[in-house]
This record gives sequence, structure tokens and C-alpha cells, in this order.
Amino acid sequence: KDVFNWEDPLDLEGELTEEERMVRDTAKGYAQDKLMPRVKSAYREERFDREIMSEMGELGLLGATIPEQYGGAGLGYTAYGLIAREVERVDSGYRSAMSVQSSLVMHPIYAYGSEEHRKKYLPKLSTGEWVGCFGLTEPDHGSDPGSMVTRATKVAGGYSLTGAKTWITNAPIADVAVVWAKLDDVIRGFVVERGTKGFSTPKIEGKLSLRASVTGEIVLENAVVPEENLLPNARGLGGPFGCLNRARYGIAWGAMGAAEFCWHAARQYTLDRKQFGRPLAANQLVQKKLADMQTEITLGLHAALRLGRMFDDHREVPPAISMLKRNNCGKALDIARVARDMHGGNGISDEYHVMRHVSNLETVNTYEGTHDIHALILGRAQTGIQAFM
Ligand code: TGC
Ligand code: FAD
Repeated sequence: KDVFNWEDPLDLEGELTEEERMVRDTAKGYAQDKLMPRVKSAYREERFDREIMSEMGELGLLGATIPEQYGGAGLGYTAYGLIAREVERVDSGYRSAMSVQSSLVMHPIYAYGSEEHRKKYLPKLSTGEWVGCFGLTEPDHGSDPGSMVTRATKVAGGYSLTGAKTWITNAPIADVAVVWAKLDDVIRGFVVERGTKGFSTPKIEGKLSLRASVTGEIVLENAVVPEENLLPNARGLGGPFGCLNRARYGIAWGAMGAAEFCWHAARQYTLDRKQFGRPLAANQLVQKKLADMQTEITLGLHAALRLGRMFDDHREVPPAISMLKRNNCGKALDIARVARDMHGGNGISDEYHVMRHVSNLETVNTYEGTHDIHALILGRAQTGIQAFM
């Protein structure tokens, strides 16, 4: 007879293929052995170790869904989600680095680029030899990227780009940027390489969240890119959103990884710590909190798995992605805050890691569409009425 497994009450493990479990184990081993030992100092020093990209590349964790002929691992979306979960169990910033490279840089080059683009960029991005970033958000246009003011103008032999992007993950260390700009009022994607005159990526300092990830601006001052750097197969907002669909899906898994860390830490801490002569875990209030965490995480993971299977069958639909990005991020943030509280004073120390997850999840709840923007997407999808303005 089956016994109840408190860590996996609905047997997620049993739903995975042999290959998916192997990928998960590789990602988990790497994250625990190589990322966990460096995260505390990286967070304190607001530092992203560049070699992480090469390490992930070596293990096939970058561009996992990209076909092998371009250097990807040729895996399915469930496997990609499992990677995100294991990496974010350590730190959301490390998952950010992985998902920007995979979903926001390699995917558009693969899906919207020419064969030459694929051959030129994807192999180097998959090994981590090159780092990429994705420039959509602007200083005055975040939730409403359709109003962007960055412009591309046709010039002899190419396009001249002018504008500014901000809050761009990996920008300061990027070798290549996928930049979205309006050409004749239509949003188009451009590949901008480091070294292009008029292209700079100043670092944003002083973040109190996602400190182990590097974030910057992209400044474009008449930056001229060759004609062939225009991605031919993307026109309109559907271009960047096709990438965001994949990254948002990965975040739905990743946020649950961070939440699982916090739940397991809170359980162990309250079993070990005694007050009033008995373990904290012996109190009804504490057990209720653990039960709520267990329930929300189990539901969130199984929903993410279902969405992964829909992606693998090419049946994913954007509002369903919004639902899980929104719900799993919101629940993860709630869980991390409660876990922090259950650690008492120790909970604010980086020794226990939960406060770092709380702080990170504030960003995760905001980027790739805020919690409320995804509510409006869902509201529109069920009423037919758009309430953005
Ligand atoms: P709307 O009228 O809704 O759509 C305009 C066009 O875009 C198409 N579209 C989509 N296509 C594919 N997938 C989706 N999810 C799509 N959503 C929209 C739509 O079909 C339409 O196409 P067409 O051909 O008819 O023109 O546009 P809107 O301007 O009303 O959009 C409103 C809204 C709120 C839905 C949208 O702008 C939004 O989602 N805002 C949030 C912005 C956002 O998510 N930014 C993310 C920046 S990147 C980032 O945060 C990376 S962090 C990475 C990390 O570190 O991990
Ligand atoms: P705003 O759009 O100004 O929103 C502020 C508040 O108003 C939010 O609570 C929002 O929900 C609310 N709001 C906005 N519109 C409405 C409305 N119509 N109705 C009700 N409420 C509304 N972007 C990239 O392009 N690439 C990246 O790699 C990237 N990485 C990031 C990394 C970090 C660390 C951070 C913090 C952000 C990153 N972003 C990136 C930007 C991110 O996507 C935006 O911050 C996000 O989309 C929100 O935009 P905003 O910050 O301009 O907030």
C-alpha cells in the first residue's frame, strides 16, 4: 500500500519520465553543490559570478528546449521547468540568469531568426561562452511595453537604434542583446553585439532584492547594427510576448522551488527549536502554517506540470500561463514571508536563507508582468473587457 510522502503528497515524481528525472537530478546536484555554497557571499557583495553561465552551459542547462543541432539539449518544457525549480530552490537570481539566456535570448533567435542567426549565436549561448540579455522594459514603459519609444531607423547597410531600456537582467555582462524597438511604428527585434558603437550597459547598483543577479540599463545612442541583425520573423508585441510566455512558465516552476526551500526550512527549524519546553512544531498554529505551505506548493507544482505537458503538446495558451505565473509567484512570496516569521529572529539572518528568498520573490512577483497585470490579463480573458486603461 502506498504511504503518504509529506514532501510529494500527490506523487509528482511518478508523473515524470526517466529522462526528466535525470535532468532534474543533474540540475539539483549542480545547484546544491556549486550554487548553494557561493550564494551567501554573492548576495552580500551584490555579485554575479560570470563562470556560472559556463558551468550551466557545460551541463546543458542553457537553452534546454533548443534542438541539439544548434547546441541545445533538445529537451521538453517539463524538463526546462524542473531545471528552473532546482536552480531557484537556491536563488531566484540564478534562475533569472538561466531563464533569460534560454527563453528570452536563445528562444527568439531560434524562433524568429534566420538560419544564419541560429548558427552564429545559439551554439555560443548554449555553452555559456556568450551571455545574452533581453531589452523590452523602458524607464517610462514597464507594464505597457506597447508604448515603447526606442526607435530603429533604416540607414545605409543597417538600422540605427536610439532609446533606453532599464532593469535588464545580465545587461552589464552581456555579449549580445535582443533589443525590441519600433521600426516604422512596428515593434521589431534586433540583435545588438557588444562593441557596437553607441551601445552601453551601465550596471544598476543598490538593489535590495535579487542581489546575486546582475541588472543594468541598455543605452542606445544611434547604435548602428548591420541589416542582417534584424530578426526577420517577429512583428508586433507578439514577438517579445512569445518569449515571455516561456519565461513566465519557467518562473511558475522556479517560484515553487524557492517556496519549497522555505517550507522545508520552516519545518526543520520548528522541529528542532524548542520554546515552552517543546518543539515549536508541536503547536497547532505552526502545524497549520506547514499544512498550508504543503498544500499550496503541491497544487502549484502539479499545475506547473500540467502546463509543461501542454507546452510539450504545443497547446499552451497565454492566459493559462498568466494564471500560473501570477498564482505561483504570489503563493511563493506568502510562503517565504510566513517561513521567515516561523524562524523568529534568526529568520532575518542570511545564515538561514529564507529572508533572501522573501526579498528575491518581491522581484519575481513583479518582473515578467506584475501580479496585478496578470490579474487583468485573466480578467480580460474571461470577460472580454480590457481594464488596463
Ligand atoms: P495586447 O493588445 O494584449 O496584445 C498586443 C499584441 O500582442 C499579442 N500578445 C501575445 N502574443 C503571444 N503571447 C502573449 N502572452 C501575448 N500577449 C499579447 C496580442 O495577440 C497582440 O497581437 P496582434 O498581432 O493582434 O497585435 O497588448 P497590450 O498593449 O494591451 O498589452 C497589455 C499587457 C498588459 C497584456 C502586456 O503589455 C503585458 O503583459 N505587460 C507586462 C509587461 C511584461 O511582462 N514585461 C516583461 C519584461 S521582460 C522581464 O521582465 C524579464 S525578467 C527576466 C528574469 O530576470 O527572469
Ligand atoms: P509599472 O508598470 O510602473 O507598475 C507599477 C505598479 O503599477 C505595479 O504594481 C503594477 O501592477 C501597477 N500597474 C501598472 N499598470 C496598471 C494598470 N493598468 N492597472 C492597475 N495597476 C497597474 N525587463 C526587461 O525587459 N528585461 C529584463 O531582463 C528585466 N529584468 C528585470 C530584473 C529585475 C531585477 C527587475 C526588478 C525588473 C526586470 N525587468 C526586466 C523589468 C520588469 O519586467 C518590470 O519592472 C515590470 O514589467 C513592471 O514594470 P515597471 O517596473 O515599469 O512598473
